[in-house]
Amino acid sequence: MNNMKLALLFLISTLFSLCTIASTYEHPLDPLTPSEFNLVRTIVLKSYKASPPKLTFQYIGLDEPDKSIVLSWLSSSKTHNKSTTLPRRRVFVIARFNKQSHEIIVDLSKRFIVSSKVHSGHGFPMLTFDEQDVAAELPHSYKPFIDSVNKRGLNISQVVCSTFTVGWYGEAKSKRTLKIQCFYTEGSVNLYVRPVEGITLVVDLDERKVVQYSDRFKIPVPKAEGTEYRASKQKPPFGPTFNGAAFVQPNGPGFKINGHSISWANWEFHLGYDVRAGSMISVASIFDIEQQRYRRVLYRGYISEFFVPYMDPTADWFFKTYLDSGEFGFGQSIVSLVPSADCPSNAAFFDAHYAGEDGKPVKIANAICVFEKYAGDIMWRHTESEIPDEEITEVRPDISLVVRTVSTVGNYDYIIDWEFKPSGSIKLGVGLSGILGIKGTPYTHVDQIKGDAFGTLLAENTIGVHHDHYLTYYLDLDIDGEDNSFVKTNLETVKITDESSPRKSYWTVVHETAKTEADARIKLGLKPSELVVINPNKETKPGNKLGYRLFPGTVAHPLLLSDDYPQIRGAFTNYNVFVTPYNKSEKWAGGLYSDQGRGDDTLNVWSLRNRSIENKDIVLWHTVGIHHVPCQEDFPIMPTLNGGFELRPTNFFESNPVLKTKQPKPVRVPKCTSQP
Ligand SMILES: [Cu+2]
Repeated sequence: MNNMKLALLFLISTLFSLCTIASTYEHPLDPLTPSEFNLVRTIVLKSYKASPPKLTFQYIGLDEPDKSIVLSWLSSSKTHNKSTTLPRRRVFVIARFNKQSHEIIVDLSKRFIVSSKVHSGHGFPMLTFDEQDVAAELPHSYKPFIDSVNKRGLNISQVVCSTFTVGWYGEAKSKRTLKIQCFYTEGSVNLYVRPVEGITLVVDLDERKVVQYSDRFKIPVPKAEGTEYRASKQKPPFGPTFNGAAFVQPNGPGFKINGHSISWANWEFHLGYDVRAGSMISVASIFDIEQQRYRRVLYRGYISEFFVPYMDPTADWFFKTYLDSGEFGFGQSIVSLVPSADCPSNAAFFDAHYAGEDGKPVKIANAICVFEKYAGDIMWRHTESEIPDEEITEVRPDISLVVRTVSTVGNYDYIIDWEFKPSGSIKLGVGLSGILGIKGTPYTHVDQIKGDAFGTLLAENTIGVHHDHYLTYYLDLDIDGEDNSFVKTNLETVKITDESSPRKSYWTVVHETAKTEADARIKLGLKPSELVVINPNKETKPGNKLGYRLFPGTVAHPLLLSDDYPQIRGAFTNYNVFVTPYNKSEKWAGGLYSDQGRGDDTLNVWSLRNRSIENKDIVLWHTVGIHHVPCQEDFPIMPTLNGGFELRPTNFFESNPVLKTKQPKPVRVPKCTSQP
């Protein structure tokens, strides 16, 4: 087969994958469709007798059916080959109306409002892009701001402003406000590294006007030179250079897409989307060749909250303690992926839809990509040369399936991967790239710094401010059934005090089953322990309980005082692991209303109820954490910093589940001529 035929075949198979992505819902957990958003909009506006912007939609998402309903639909649809009636479709709406947050549940099947109530607690709903855009434009028509810009000798047409959530610092009364700070784009599009320091505006989001203004001091805007990241603007010398590389699949992708359900190798799962969470993986099951059936591992998993506190307590910076998911919408912040760059050429793409503040659907093209990944790694291998006259080598390449999104929240780009491995592992990857949070400074050399600069001097007048990234994952594991337990397999030193061995010590394991939530709040790294979610009701042939282990990667412990306001709101990061009993209403670790929330509806607070978690349907919460001390290599754009963790089968299978996997058929690649 020549190259052109290969390319054509690949194109056809890719197009086939794309064409099979459904636009209507056919699974109870499918994301809302554009026509459903329109229907919700019509029903709500009619009921409230209002129209935008008098009423704004802050959140519209699936009010997911009870788990038992989804699971019974799933099992009967498998038995009856997908002809089963879908559970009724309900939608959860948070709307702002008359300066109040209204929680509305709409039944789409019967087209009526099931319930509506006004939120009476603390905090505000997610911010829409539309209102942030309006707020960010206000300074340009605000006279004191224009005067401040002129006073600095800057060209107002080159000033771009951005929105910053304000947090909560003990105020008794909160107004729905945003802070605005601005950046200079003359000579470089890398605006975030060129702040116009000293100026902060406060915008009332309900009034949509500037309510507070401060111009505290004037320091130089960091220079444009050396800040560009566009290839077209770079000057020689260039490099390093690479030869092109690709994972070639002459027979097309090995995965199948049916609506939002994906199957590949021994995995099948549902891929959803939510404007707040981003991608959501549900009902992930793995096929067991011994048992000849799919066995469920994960009911639902997604990023629940994302806490990013900066470590500068000064007037223009102290409030920068973001909850990126609850305030800005991790799903809303998803950007269109660039084919053959963000995702390899063998990827298939999903569009995503959310509702703008007027309730109308907004499309993110190529929001999620799915692809098979072969990075040249080894799944398993062994060379045996001990047997006389025989040399045995068996090796299998490690191929996996990746679901990827990129959320760009202001300056930062977060690359979020769900990687399914045929060995049963699920790797959750977080890649940090984009632009650092930069503070302007008069300093041009570290020798000039007096006191705490709150960051690293990266270039002249440029400080990369210290900060943290905490991503909290919601992982409703169902290890071959819903009722599970959480077991700490503690590794403990045993001393040998008699003469039975030349050794003085060894380690062994002591299993400790968490009875209540308090037993499962864990700070990782303090003592050696394997954390396993088991099914206490099922065991392998030798009698081990079926399990999946949390294999942590990057973890960090908060360094802020626990009574510091940002940490009260971010208390769900106080532990790296929490386990809670499944509760449909406990979705968002930082609270449903995390903008200016007061930490009273967070994972940490729910966990204090200390409910029983043994042999129950439980949810594992794991926080990936990174303390970030910026360095010069992070500037002017950051090479991706990778973190994450792995969920790994532990006595879930009778033996290595990829023992009998065969080598993929060899792929013929075009012959290359060697360079002289
Ligand atoms: Cu960072």
